[in-house]
Amino acid sequence: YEPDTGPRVRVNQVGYLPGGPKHATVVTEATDALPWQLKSGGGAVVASGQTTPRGTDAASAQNVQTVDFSAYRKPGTGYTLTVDGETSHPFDISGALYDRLRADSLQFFYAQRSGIAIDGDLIGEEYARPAGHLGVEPNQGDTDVPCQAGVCDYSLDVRGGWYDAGDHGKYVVNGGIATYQLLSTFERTKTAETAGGGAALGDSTLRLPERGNDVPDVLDEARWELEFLLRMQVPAGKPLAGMVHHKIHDRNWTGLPLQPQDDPQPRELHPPSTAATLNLAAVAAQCQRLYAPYDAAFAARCGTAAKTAYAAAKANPAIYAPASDSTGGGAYDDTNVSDEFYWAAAELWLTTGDKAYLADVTGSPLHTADVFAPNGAFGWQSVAALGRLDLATVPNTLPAAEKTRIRESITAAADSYLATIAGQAYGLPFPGSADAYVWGSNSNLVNNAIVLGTAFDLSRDAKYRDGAVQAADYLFGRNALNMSYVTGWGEQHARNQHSRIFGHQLNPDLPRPPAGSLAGGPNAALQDPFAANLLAGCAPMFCYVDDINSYATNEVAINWNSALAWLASFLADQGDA
Ligand code: 9MR
Repeated sequence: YEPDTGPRVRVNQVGYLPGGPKHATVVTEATDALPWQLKSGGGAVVASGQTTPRGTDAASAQNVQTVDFSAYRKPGTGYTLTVDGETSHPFDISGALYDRLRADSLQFFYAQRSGIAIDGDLIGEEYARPAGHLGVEPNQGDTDVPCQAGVCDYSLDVRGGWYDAGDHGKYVVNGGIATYQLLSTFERTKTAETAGGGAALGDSTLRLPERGNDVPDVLDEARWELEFLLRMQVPAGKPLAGMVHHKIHDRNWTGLPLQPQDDPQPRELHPPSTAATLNLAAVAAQCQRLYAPYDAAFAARCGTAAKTAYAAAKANPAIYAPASDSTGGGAYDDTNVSDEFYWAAAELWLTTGDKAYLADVTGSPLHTADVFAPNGAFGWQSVAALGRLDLATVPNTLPAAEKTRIRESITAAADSYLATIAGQAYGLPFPGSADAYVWGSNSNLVNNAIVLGTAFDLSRDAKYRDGAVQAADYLFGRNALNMSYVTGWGEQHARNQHSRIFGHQLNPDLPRPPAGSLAGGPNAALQDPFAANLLAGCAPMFCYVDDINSYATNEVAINWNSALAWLASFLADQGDA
């Protein structure tokens, strides 16, 4: 299988910020430096220079050279880069490049909502659909969901929330990190100088039914999931009260495409887990501090849930979701919850100031450990960095020296990602080895960029901003496949992501994923049969196919789009760069 990868000159197909870094990668047989020419939309040569030979790139197994045209800063549209007889896809130079991406990436969540009719007047008729999983035939509903056999003797109303990804499951640990990232996108507007006061994330910035309610729309969207997460908590008086059910999904896997309202499978609650409980504790604590100005009663409800969940997790510290529980839904298994404890304690302390939580933060070995892995600073299974990032950015009463130490741990991690970028011919903050290109690799890459963005917010040192921008270059086409992984963004973009809702590839009457949907990305382990058949032997960066059948390389997911939303919002704030 030989994918059509278009011109051998690989650029960010969306474009470059006027004052930002401007790098491209050329696939070539040549081993000596080559001349390059930057041409304006009118075809005039506006800059030129020599490439830098880079030898064989490990991630792609290609011989490549790089171009640095950062010195050219003039805004315009339709620029192209010509090297070695090849001309790149066109791109812009503009400070407004990413303005719409902030809303596009957040708008994805409304299209994923469960338990509410999706209004075509808001996001386009092709996305209109009746409410899913409210108990209307053939749905068996999320309004009265029993536990799996033998797990509990009650049922819960767990309506609402977002469908996790291309499936109809709802999983607390993944809902947790996705909600955290939306709330963090908002919270950054209060803590980062470049965030411009949050107007771009205020009320009526998204197309939501709640727009116009004087609450920032990103908080309205996050609340849709928070209300679901709160419903997953075991009620008082029941065994394991205060713990949180790990997940709710279909008894058996369903096929594609399938609209939520057409899902006939029985829905089941799976057992509570310590990880799910601590995810609720963490995001409910964030909820308490962020919604207080808008809805005191809701903030208080979150506060109570956070406190009771944390206490329940301490009383039941080792109830793990098993890897084997993957029939009808994903496992989201985790047998190490020390990081979830650290994150939840940090969020609870930041919100309440209660010293007992601080003792759990400083008492955790993770508090002084390097928690930022090269292959992904954080993810649904490893959340220590979320606590560390918030301790560094959310105002708190830690002694100055301790604050400095924490902030230095962020910039040290960012420095390591910059070193990685320098070593990669495609300029991404991601090692070139197969073990970096895992299921959802794009989200790990974006999460590394978020550490870079946070380091910039803390230090205002442009090198960190430039690192985050280079991660975006990879996402938008500066990669081995010459492919933008965000629907609707870039000349050649992912559009056939694995989704039961956005099933256009299988049924033309159904929509494609909406603009701003991030694909999972290259996965060298080829964990679905379609990719395994087609891509056997692929170099890591080639282990991706834009086909709806490839769930292990090309799904959409809430925790991936939440990462994109944070980065998009950061990038949109850097227009003056
Ligand atoms: O994102 C998850 C990835 O880290 C795991 O390796 C993979 C296999 O367990 O599962 C991914 O999550 C999927 C979940 O299990 C079910 N809904 C779709 C998710 C995205 O593919």
